[in-house]
Amino acid sequence: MSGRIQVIKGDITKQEVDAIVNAANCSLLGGGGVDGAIHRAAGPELLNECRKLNGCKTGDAKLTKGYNLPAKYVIHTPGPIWRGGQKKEIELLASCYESCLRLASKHGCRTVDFPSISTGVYHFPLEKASVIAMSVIYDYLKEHKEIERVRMVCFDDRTKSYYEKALSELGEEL
Ligand code: AR6
Repeated sequence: MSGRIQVIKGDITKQEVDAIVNAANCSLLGGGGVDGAIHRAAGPELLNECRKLNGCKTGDAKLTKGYNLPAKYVIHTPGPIWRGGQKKEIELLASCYESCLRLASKHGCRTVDFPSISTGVYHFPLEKASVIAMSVIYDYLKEHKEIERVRMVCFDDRTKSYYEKALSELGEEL
């Protein structure tokens, strides 16, 4: 797959891109999963900057520097906790991806890597999450040529297979 949207298996903390996205919580003060991994790899200065941000609403996004990460910026977005699907989870997850991409454009990022937001401890069903993520990214990239490439960086094969399937079901390759 060599289009502007790609799905890879890997550790997002190792990626040399303009921005990586963090599947954060509303405090922005760290946690487990990918959030913990990003804070460990970036070093304590990341938490210092996060403390000044006064948290973040679910579906919104805030940007910090990447500190010791190879990525220049971290875009933090709290995804929705899955509560059965009637609590605006779908809209909120779509809003996470779109808010991150808007911030990336605003800060001149040309390459952006996402983790699978909300599908870990927040239990969003992977099949639904992958379709939402890919369609929002696809629609955004079609309209925004300033972003050259977006990758989903999946931590395991099962996650990767869902995003690959969702990507393959979109329209023509961008
Ligand atoms: N690189 C890429 N993906 C990763 C990595 C990594 N280094 N580590 C884990 N993943 P989760 P959520 C995958 O639980 O569901 C935190 O405590 C993981 O396998 O990290 O949005 C926050 O502070 C899964 O596929 O995020 C929040 O409280 C995906 O990242 C809460 O968890 C997301 O899993 C957010 O929960």
